[in-house]
Amino acid sequence: MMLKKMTSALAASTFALSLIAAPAMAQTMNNDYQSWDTDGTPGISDQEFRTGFGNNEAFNTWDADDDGNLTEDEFNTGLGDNRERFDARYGDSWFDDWDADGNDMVNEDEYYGGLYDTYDADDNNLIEEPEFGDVGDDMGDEGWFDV
Ligand SMILES: [Ca+2]
Ligand SMILES: [Ca+2]
Ligand SMILES: [Ca+2]
Ligand SMILES: [Ca+2]
Repeated sequence: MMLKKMTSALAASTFALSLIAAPAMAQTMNNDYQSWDTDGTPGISDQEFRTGFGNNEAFNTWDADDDGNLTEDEFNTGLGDNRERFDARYGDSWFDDWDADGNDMVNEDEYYGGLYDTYDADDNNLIEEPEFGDVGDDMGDEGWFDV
């Protein structure tokens, strides 16, 4: 009887541990479509994108003065040799496009919005699985978001 009680207590605590482990795993989530598509509806919504991308440290790493904005200089320093590939992906005027309020800085909202619009190639406000391929490439090994 005693043993049975202990066993079930152990089982319960193992279960509790697995619940705790779940969010920790989400932190190191893979950059694959299934991991980002958390609501199960087709496509990655801007909310899902932000959640998925929020695990990436590029913005904070590049924001050298920690003011929550990226100037073009901060982008250049952060990107280094990747600047050319960055331009090729997002177009030569990406900085001005992303800087929606035109203050010569890209804040976090503008950053996510600009990225989202680029990856959503057909502009239907969803990133479908084929469109997501570029996100995975850019965040994976050798991608510029792999900081
Ligand atoms: Ca979805
Ligand atoms: Ca800054
Ligand atoms: Ca701005
Ligand atoms: Ca789309």
